[in-house]
Amino acid sequence: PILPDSAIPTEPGARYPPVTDPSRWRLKASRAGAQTWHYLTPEQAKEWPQTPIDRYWQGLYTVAKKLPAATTPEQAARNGFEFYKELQCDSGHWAGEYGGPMFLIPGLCVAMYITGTPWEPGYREELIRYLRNMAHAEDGGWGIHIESPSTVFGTALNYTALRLLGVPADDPVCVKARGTLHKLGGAARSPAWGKFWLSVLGCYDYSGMNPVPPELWILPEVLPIHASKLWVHTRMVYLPMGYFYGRKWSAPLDELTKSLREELYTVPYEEVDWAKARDDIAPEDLYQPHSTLMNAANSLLLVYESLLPYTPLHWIRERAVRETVRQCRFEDDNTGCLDIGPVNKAMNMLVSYLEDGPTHPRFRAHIERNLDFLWLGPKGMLMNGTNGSQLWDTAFMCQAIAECGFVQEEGSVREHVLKALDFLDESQIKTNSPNYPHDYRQTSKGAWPFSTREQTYTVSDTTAEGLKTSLILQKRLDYTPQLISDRRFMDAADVLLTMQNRTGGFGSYELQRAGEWLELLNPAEVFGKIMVEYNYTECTTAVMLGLTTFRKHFPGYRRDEIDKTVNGCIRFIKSSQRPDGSYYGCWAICFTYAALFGVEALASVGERYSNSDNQKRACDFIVSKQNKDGGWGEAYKACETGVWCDHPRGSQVVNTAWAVLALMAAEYPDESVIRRGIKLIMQRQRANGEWLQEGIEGVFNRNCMISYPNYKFAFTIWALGRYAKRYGNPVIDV
Ligand code: LAN
Repeated sequence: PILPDSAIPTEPGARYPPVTDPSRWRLKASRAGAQTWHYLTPEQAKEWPQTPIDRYWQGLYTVAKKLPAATTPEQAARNGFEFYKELQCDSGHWAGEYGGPMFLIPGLCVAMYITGTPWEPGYREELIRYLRNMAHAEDGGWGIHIESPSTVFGTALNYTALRLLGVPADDPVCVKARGTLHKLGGAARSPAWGKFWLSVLGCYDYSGMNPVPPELWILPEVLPIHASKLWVHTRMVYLPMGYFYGRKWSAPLDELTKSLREELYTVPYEEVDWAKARDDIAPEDLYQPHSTLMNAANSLLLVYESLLPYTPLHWIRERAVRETVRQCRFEDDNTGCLDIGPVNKAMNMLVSYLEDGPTHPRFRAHIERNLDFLWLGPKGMLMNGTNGSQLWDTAFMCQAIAECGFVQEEGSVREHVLKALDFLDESQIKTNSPNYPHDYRQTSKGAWPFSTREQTYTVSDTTAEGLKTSLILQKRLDYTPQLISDRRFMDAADVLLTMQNRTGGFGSYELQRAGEWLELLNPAEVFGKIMVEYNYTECTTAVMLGLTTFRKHFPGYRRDEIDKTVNGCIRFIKSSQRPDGSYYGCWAICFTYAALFGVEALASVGERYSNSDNQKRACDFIVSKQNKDGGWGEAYKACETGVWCDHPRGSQVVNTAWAVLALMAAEYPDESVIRRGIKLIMQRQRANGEWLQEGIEGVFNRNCMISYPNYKFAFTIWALGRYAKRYGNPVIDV
C-alpha cells in the first residue's frame, strides 16, 4: 500500500512548482548506469509507466509501505532498506542527484547557445525553474554552491544562463539578480572562470583575463609546469580554456549578447577598465588570493601575449593550440564525450563544434551525452557534478547491508544483492584508454570509476570500494555467481599498487606528479588545493581496506608489495591526524567524515581506544563535538576554514552516522554516547523507513559543496546495523 501524494509533503522550499507535467518524466538507466531524464508525450507515457524512482527524485510521493514500528536499531535499518531498495534501478545501481555546484548550468547554456543546439522537450522550462528556485529569497542572487551566499561568480553566470534560456531582462527574477550583481560590483569582479565563460560568449574582453597559455602543453615534459603534471581536473579544464584563450575566440555578437554587455556591468561596456578587472575579484568570491609568484607570472605572460602578433612566437602559439585540440579529442574519444566532468565537457563541446563542425559525430555525441549530466530534482532541472555517483553509492549501500547481515538472509534482499553485483561486474573498467599514454592518463585497466565505466576515469578510492564490495558480494555469499574473474580482481589490485605516493598516502586519480609548491600558481581564486594531487586520508584508508580485503582472498598475490603499501598507508594516516586528534575531510563535510576513515584504517590493524593513543585522541575529539540531542552536525564552513564548525541547523543524520560508525570502529568504551547518536538517527526516520534531506554533505577543493543525497540512507543504515551487531540490538525508546 503506497501512501497517497497528499500524505507526504514534497521537498520544502520549492517556491516555483513544476512547469512541466511531473507524471510524464522518466529516469532511464542504461545497463552501464547512464542516467537520463525523458519528458514523454502523453501517449508515450501510457506505454512507459512511471516508477517510484521517477517520483521520489522529483520530490513527489515516496515509496511507502506499512512497516513494523522501529523500536530496535536493527528494525530501523531494515525499514530504511525496505524504503531504499525500491529506488534501485534495473541496472543494479542506486541513482541519485549529484548537484550542489552553481557554476555548471551556465557553461552548458553558453555552449548550447553558441552552437545553436535546441534543448530536449521540457529541459529549458525546468532549467529556468531551477534557477528561479535557487535564487536566494533575500537578494535574488546565487552563490558558488546551493548553500553559499550570493557571489559574483554565481550571480553573473546564472543571470547569464537565465537570459540565454530565454528569460527577458525585465522578468522579476532578472531584475532582482541584476540589482545584487551590481551591488557586488558587476561581472567585472568575477573570478577567472566567470570571466572566461563571458569572454567566450562575447560579453567580456579577453584583455581583462589573466593569461591561460596553451603553451603549457608543449613545454618539455620534464618541467614541473608541463600541463600533464597538474591535478587531472585542473588540467582538463585549463586544456580547452587554453584553446579559447590562445585564439581569443569569442562568439559573434547578436542582439541578446549585446544587451548582456550592458546588463552585466555597473558602467557602460566601453568604459569597463579591463586591465584593472584582471585582478579585481569581489571579496565575497575570493577564497584563494593570487600569490606574488602568480602575479609575477601573469605579468610576464602578458608581455608574451603582447609580443605574439609581431614576432615569430605566433608559430609557437599555433602549435600549442593544435596540441590542445589534439588533447581535447583524446579526452572526448576516450570517454565517448562524457569527459571527466561537466566543466570541461561544455568547453570541449564548443571546441568540437569549432574544430570538427556541427555535423561531426564527435559533436553530435557531445550533444547526446549532455543528458547524462542533467537531473530533474524537486526544484527543477539541475546539472550534476559528474555523470552521477552510481558506483560510489552502490558500493556503500552494499557494504552497509552486508554489515547489517541482511545480505545473508533468505528472501527478497537477494534479488537486490544480485542486481548490485551485476552492476559492479559491468562497471569495472576493462582496458586502458585508447590514447594511453599520449593523453597522460593513469592506467585504468581493472579500476572502478566513481560513476560509470563509460566515463573511464580511474579513481583510487572508488577502485578500492568497488573491489572490496565485489569481493564481499561475490566471494562471501553462497548464492552469488562468480561474475568477476580472479584475474580481474588482481587487475584492480595492480592499478592500486601503481598509485601510492612517496608519503604512503593516496591521491584521487593519479600519483602526485609535481611538487605542492605549484599551488602558488593556482589561478582559480575560488578553489583551494587544485594544482596537484594531494594525499587524502579518505582515499588512503579506502585503498588500504581494499587491499587488505583483497589480501584475505588472494594471500599469495604480490604479497610483499601489498604488505609494504598497507604499511605506508598506516604511516600516512597517522601523519595526517592533527594534534587535537581530528582528521580533516577533503571530500565530505568534514571532520566526522574523515574521522570515520582515519579510525577505520587503524582499527583494521587492531588499534582500539584502549590500546592506541591515535584512536583515543580521534574519539575524544569526536565525542567533544556531540550535541545535547545526541547527534553531530557540521557546517560546510569547516571545510573552508579547517576548523570544526557546528551546523547552523543542529544535528544532521549523516554527520551523526559517521561519528557513531567511527566510535564503534574504535570500540569507544562508553556505549551511552553511541546510543544517543543511534537514537537521534532513529528519531529522524519516518514511518515509511526514509530519512528526509538535510544539509549538503560533500565538498571539493575546499570551497565548493556538493550533494550526496544517498548518504542519508547508506550511512544511517550502516550505523544502525553496526550498533545492532555490536550491542545486541536493544530496544531503544524513541
Ligand atoms: C569528486 C567526486 C567523488 C570524489 C571521491 C571519490 C568522493 C573522493 O574520495 C575522491 C575525489 C572524487 C572522485 C571527486 C573529485 C572532484 C570532483 C570530480 C568530485 C568532487 C565531484 C565534482 C568534482 C569536480 C572537480 C567538479 C567540477 C569542478 C571543477 C573544479 C573542474
